Amino acid sequence: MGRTARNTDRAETVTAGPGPVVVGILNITPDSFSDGGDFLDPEAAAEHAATMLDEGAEILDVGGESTRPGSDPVSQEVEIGRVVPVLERILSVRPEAVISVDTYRACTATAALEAGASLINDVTALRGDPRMASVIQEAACPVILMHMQGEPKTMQKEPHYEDVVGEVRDFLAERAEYAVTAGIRPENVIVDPGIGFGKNLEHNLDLLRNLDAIVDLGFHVVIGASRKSFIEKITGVQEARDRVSGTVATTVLAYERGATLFRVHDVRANREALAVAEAVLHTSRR
Ligand code: HH2
Repeated sequence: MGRTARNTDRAETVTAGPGPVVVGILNITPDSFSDGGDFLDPEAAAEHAATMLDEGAEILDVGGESTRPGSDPVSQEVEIGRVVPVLERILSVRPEAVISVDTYRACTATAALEAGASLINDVTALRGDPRMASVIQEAACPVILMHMQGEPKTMQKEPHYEDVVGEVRDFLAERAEYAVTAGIRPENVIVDPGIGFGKNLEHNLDLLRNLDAIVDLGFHVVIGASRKSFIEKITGVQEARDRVSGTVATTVLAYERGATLFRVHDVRANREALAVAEAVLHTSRR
């Protein structure tokens, strides 16, 4: 329990800091859209984790189930069996690592926090499992609340909004209020418009363009646009791994609009772009 408390404190320190925070993605899945199958072996996963930390990731986001469009859920046992050994392996070589776990299941979150995870990334914004809010509240750790219309299996089949920015903002405000009412401290709430989760190209662009409406809610904002298919629609780059430049553009624009956390696959490129953006936008700090 001592270890859990220390690790969750560390997550709060990272998310509360002034600077942009790079969250490196580590998918322990056979079917993730851009890195599926690369890190199923805990050794390979830990090696990639160390590389991302060395490249400047302040947080690692470890996921054991793909939520790409069309994906199927896996069982809780499979998810825990993928995530926990990797967490243990990473923390045995890099005990200072701040690790987020991408899960909407309370049991997985509990097992991950016990194994040393520092925060939880819940793409259902505490709607997927009624016990999740109390797990977060008891651990006193940060939580990412993400907007999604529909569910991964079908979410990209004609997503529809009257006013995407207003609807996503209102949803996040309601979920944040739910979290705070459940005893989660407001400083520990991080909101995410959920780029690509039940959104077409125009919806994604509208959200990125008007991100200040979500920043104005007063919570930390995370953006997860890395390598997503809307970048292909704009640039024509079909290979997901090659969508680095398009991703970096979203990172810089979202940073300028007030987002502070960036969930990305390509840590070095995004870290360098943020350093330059930071220097231009905040010259008084230098
Ligand atoms: N995107 C993905 C997964 N989890 N979590 C948050 N908070 N925000 C996101 O935008 C987000 C997320 C999907 O990307 P990826 O993890 O690369 O792929 P997959 O779901 O196929 O594993």
